[in-house]
Amino acid sequence: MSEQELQELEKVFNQKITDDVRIEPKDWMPEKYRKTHIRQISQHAHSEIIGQLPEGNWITRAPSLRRKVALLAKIQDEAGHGLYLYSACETLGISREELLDQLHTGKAKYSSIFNYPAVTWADMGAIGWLVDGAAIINQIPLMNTSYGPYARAMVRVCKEESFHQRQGFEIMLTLTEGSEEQKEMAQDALNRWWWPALMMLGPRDADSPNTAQSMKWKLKRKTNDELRQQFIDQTVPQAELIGLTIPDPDLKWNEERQSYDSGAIDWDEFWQVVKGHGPCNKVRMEARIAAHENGSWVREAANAYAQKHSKK
Ligand code: BYC
Repeated sequence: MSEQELQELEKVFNQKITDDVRIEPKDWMPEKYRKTHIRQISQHAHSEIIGQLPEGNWITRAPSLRRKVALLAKIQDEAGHGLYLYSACETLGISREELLDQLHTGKAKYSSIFNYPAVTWADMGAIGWLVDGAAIINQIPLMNTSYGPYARAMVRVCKEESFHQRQGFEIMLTLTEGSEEQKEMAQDALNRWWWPALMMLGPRDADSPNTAQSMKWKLKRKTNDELRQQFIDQTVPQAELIGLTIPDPDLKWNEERQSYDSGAIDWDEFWQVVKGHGPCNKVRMEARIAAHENGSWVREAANAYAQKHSKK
């Protein structure tokens, strides 16, 4: 392709971004745009799949049949989200095998939040309320992201996440209305998940190498710090409503900004977890790889079936 043709294609691409016209799989796109999307969409897909593990731990110990059914449905939704996202990612010219290989060899990241343990039933409430709550705040702007398949996948994901957030909040509400021990359990879960939930939204804008370019491409519509502030402002009144205390002594309403000021996040902890040294990184990867290996017979059977039918 000549230099002039390339410039023409780039001009058309940039105009689409300016006019909010979605980029579709067969459209020309800069290589860096494609790679950045593969990175973010695959990290998102991997997070949904690994995110099933802390909750899977509680299926057999859910305190009632109703809770068990809701938890199972939530975990199934997460598997579904992973599948839409892998499919969206494949439209960028990478295979499912390669994506999974990147996860299993540690080349691709998944969300830091899933490297923390779920030690009590209240953690199922805190994960739904805080983790899905933060995920919705991050994902609603992604329904408007510039890459068509990613934006469309987000519509259903956001609807389902909002159901997850409510069921998590309802678990917390029930615990806070229960015995003193149950209330303590809810507060303890909030204490342990609050800071990791804030970290989940990514590093400070000043330390985020990808944000500036992703905002220009309209992959990201809001920066990490903007989303974090929105999450804090939305969640603090919810905690107050159910009589729980946010574990941040510096949290204070700022009348002028009409927003909360909050304490410092331990970014060293965040980077340690991202680099693989969180409390559960090792067990999460071991469980994921074992699930993949144990499922090889399903893939073989599906391929054999597809081959048999393609010959008919
Ligand atoms: N954890 O330049 P930055 C769910 C990495 S699952 C680990 O700000 P970006 C759910 C980042 O990849 C929802 N790594 O990056 C499921 C980059 O590294 P590389 C998960 C992180 O991409 C089950 C470096 O740090 N949601 O809801 O512009 C049960 C610098 O960061 C993290 C998504 O994946 C992290 N938290 O912004 C319950 C949403 N943060 O690749 C619930 C889609 C950053 O350059 N993703 N890093 O080596 C995004 O919106 C963006 O990718 C992020 C980061 C805001 C997360």
